[in-house]
Amino acid sequence: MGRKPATGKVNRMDNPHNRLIIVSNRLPYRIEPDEREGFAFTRTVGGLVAGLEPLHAQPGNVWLGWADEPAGLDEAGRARFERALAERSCAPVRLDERDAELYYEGFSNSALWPLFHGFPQHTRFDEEAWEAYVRVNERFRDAVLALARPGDTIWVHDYHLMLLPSLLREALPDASIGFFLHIPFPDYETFRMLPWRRELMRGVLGADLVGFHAYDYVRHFLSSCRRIVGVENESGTLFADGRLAQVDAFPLGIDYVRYRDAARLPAVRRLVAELGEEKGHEGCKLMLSVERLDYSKGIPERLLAFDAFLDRFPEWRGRVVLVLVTVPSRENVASYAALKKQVDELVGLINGKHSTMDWTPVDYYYRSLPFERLVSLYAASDVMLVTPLRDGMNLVCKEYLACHDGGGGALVLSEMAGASYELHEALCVNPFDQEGVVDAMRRALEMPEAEQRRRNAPMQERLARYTSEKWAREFLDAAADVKRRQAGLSAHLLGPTSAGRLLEAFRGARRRALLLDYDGTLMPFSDDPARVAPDARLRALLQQLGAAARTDVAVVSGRDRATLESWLGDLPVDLVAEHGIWFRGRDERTWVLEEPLSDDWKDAVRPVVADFVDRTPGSMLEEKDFSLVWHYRMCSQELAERRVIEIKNALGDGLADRGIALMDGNKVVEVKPRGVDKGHAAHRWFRDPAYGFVLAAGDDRTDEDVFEAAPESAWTVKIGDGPTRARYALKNTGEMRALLEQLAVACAEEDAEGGDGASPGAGRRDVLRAPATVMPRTRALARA
Ligand code: GDG
Repeated sequence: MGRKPATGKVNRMDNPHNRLIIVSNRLPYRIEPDEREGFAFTRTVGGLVAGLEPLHAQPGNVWLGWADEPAGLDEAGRARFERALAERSCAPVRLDERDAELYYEGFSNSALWPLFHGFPQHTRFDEEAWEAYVRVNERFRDAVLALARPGDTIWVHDYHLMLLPSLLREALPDASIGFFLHIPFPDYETFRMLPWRRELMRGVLGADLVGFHAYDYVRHFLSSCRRIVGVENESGTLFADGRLAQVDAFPLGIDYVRYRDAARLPAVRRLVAELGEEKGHEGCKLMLSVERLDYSKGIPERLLAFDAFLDRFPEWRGRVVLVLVTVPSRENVASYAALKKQVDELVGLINGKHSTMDWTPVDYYYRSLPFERLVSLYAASDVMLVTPLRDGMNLVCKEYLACHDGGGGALVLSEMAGASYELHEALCVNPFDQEGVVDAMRRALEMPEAEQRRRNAPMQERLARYTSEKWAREFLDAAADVKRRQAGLSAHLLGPTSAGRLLEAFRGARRRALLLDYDGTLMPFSDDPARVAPDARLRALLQQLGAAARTDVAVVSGRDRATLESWLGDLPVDLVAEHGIWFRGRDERTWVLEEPLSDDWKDAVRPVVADFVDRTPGSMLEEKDFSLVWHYRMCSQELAERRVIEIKNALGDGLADRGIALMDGNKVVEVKPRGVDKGHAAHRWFRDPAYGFVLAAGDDRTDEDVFEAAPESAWTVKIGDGPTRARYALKNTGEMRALLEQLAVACAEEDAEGGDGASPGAGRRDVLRAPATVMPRTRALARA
């Protein structure tokens, strides 16, 4: 693959400085010793290799995987082996034989593969195999760490290495790490059967970007994420251990041109002609089926359907041959050996039942074919049968269409393959519905050439566009984008220099607004939410700032009206209660509702939360005018973690219909009207151009809405660590109080100087008296 011309956008594939480390179970070569004590490298076949080959060819990129070292190498031989690998930009992971077997056959292919493909009957959970899986993932981690340099992107592939992203994350907190799963991700009910579901979930969440072939798998993964580890998401964006990560679908394509052109080669055309003349093929239509011998591919079911087809449509006897290519695979796993026996027997039965002297219905191969031979079979076949019971994507159907570029050929495709989401013009079948498959076989064989072309054209056009190269580029671009978004979420500590600039801006502004969250910002947390009344110094500070001539102070809190009023009602500060539901101007006696709201949803939700209070010692229910809050600060954190997931699930789906939403706070889950938040309330100040200086400070998720709504010019400060949209961070409430003290000193100095330095008689602005108007918002305001 050649270098791309430079574009404005930085393209990962073209940037030699950002090296890519591809990590997969196997290296993309089969390696055997050759006579001269050297090594013979043969590219392995398979979807993963096909997709990543162009990337691997880029200078500097490395592929790391388990290398099947030829037996009996001495130290010198081993060094030669590693050199030979390095020449092909490969780095080996060496595995202990027993561990390799347990990890690969015992866990990956006996637990994960069957379960993820929906075959619990083939699934074996074995603690010893799991332990080997953990050890091998750790070996991979060590091998990557030995190789990785700052700035590298690490792209981990497939179900063999689901723990690797988080193992790497622990060692390289800032690295760019991607993970792609090549097989389906099952629904929650299936995934939850895994005894190690939490570990696997956490393992994958170490990545910045998690990719799947299809959106359904994304949905399943996100649902398990929520239910198993309590991580919520918004459009696939989630926060895992405080780090932003993205989950998305990237359907893998093929190297379209390679297949299209190969099918046109004279050598291949010759093979195609020979195939048609082969004994038993003359005058027959060819139906083709190609795959690894795997129970997920539905081979026995396809054979039985073919048998039924010949029974139902005897006119096709002697006129059609099913070419069945099965590639040996995982022969050491018991269920695969049993499948091989079953397929052999079925082929024997069908051929025994239907064959004539000059016609054999099933032409059966149990081996891997050379590329040209495979392509010639694709090109020569009138019908392609791709009817897996479950398949992450399936590339064979795509390769078949590429080999028929601009031409006919009928594709029968299982709805259970990821590819069916893209190839809906094919004859789509449910592989479990034998009658349906039999009908599709007949339709395919009898389909006029014009209809075949009409169906194929749009699919071929899409496949030519969305190639494997494009897939890889999109994934890496998306991974780079996650890194940019993460960078936008990390605040700079408000050190002496920036605090100095803040103070200068404060002094220089005609008017200034301080929007201060209460708990966790002005006061530290306590186990008892009722015992966090302001101390005398805080009250004095707020009094001093609120009374200063050019300064307006608002406490923007999630607390209820009564509490705020009793603590701060006598101070010259504005109050916002219940995360923006209520507003009370500093000289007012009454509270005003920011929006017309209803609380008639509470009766339905209260018993659910109350039930959780009963079941979770130490937790409590707080009832505010328009929200219900479940507090769990005082509970066992392990139990609370589980209960948070459960309460979300219990309230789950009905919330949106009622116009309410769940909000995660600091050790609280709050149910409240949707669309009303502190950010919305803060517009009252943000939209007022008179404020030359605005400071907004807060500590938790609910304050992020304020930071997000704040104009560029505002000084946004997050208290504590973790990702934030605020520009600055302070470590704790003590530092926040110190900052406010400095502002108070500045105010006192101004008073002593006897001037407001700006507007004559600048008192409070009238705008704060006016009832709040609804600001246009990106999110719809759902009302109860
Ligand atoms: C996994 C997922 C997902 C097959 N026989 C021969 C041969 N092949 C090549 C095909 C194709 C590849 O192997 C098979 O890829 P699939 O996608 O069909 O299936 P899996 O091996 O199960 O791959 C799957 C894939 O990963 C990629 O993410 O699509 O869902 O299960 O390229 O051409 N190649 C040669 N001779 C053969 O006999 N030369």
